[in-house]
Amino acid sequence: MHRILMTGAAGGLGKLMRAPLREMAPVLRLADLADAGPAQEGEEVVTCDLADAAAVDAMVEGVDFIVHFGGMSVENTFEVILQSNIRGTYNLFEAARRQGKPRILFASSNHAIGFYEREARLDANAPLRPDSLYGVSKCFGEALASYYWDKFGVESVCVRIGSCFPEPRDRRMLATWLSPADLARMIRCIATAERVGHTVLFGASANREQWWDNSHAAYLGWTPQDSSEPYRAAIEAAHPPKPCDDPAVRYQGGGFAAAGHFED
Ligand code: NAI
Ligand code: 15L
Repeated sequence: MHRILMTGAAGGLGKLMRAPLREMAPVLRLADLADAGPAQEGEEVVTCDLADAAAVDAMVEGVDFIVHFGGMSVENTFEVILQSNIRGTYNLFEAARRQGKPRILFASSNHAIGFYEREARLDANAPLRPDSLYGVSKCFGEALASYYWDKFGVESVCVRIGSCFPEPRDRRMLATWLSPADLARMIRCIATAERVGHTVLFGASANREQWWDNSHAAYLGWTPQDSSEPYRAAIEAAHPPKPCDDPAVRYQGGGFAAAGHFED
């Protein structure tokens, strides 16, 4: 693997994964609409709007593996979601199909299944239950990934990331937290696996409360090593419990499931 492309390089996960990805290949191409900062040794920085098909084609040229973080990462207007996440993800897969079919890690989200209750235990066969238009856009990305594998042989892993931040931020994240180090190890497993076909993977660390079962993807060799447990006492002290029937507690998607329609 010579060149890795990471979209969304100026965002939260882009910043966290920049150093680990630099160690995985000689060249790391960093792309975003926003400023990703100056290129370091072994890096290429590209400004690209994912909604611009020609720009996405140029961005994908010559890459061997893609980590697709770019896009609107929370709920927004349909127009914003449409351009960044729906058109943008289509442009990315289409560019990959026409240019050597690099393997793609698609950053999906727990919000693709956010309307399951917290007591549910899901595997990748559970029907989708998005909790927002943002979640719907991730369902679109997952369907696109399935289609591009079945019809064109473009390999992908759709990672339904829980909550990936340096530390868990609230009670819900004690269950959904994915440590940046576990994410970096996961990316390495996905990049180096002999074959991934089209796989859906849940992204959470080895937290005490587990909602998601990844046993179908054991072949990847990814075993989370971190846990939210060391943060529990501080989080529970800082965030008083809410009633269990509060939609933000009841559903896996938390506040995304509880919120009204963004444009109302
Ligand atoms: P972020 O919002 O910090 O970063 C997203 C980046 O995408 C931004 O730098 C933004 O400028 C860029 N972007 C947005 N629209 C674009 C466009 N049209 N063209 C080019 N670039 C565009 O989000 P974060 O937290 O880094 O998440 C990265 C990815 O992972 C997102 O796709 C998000 O949906 C997904 N994800 C993240 C989770 C988390 O816990 N951080 C959880 C679940 C999914
Ligand atoms: C996501 O999909 C978002 O991108 C991230 O900002 C968090 O809100 C995360 O889900 C979460 O559910 O905690």
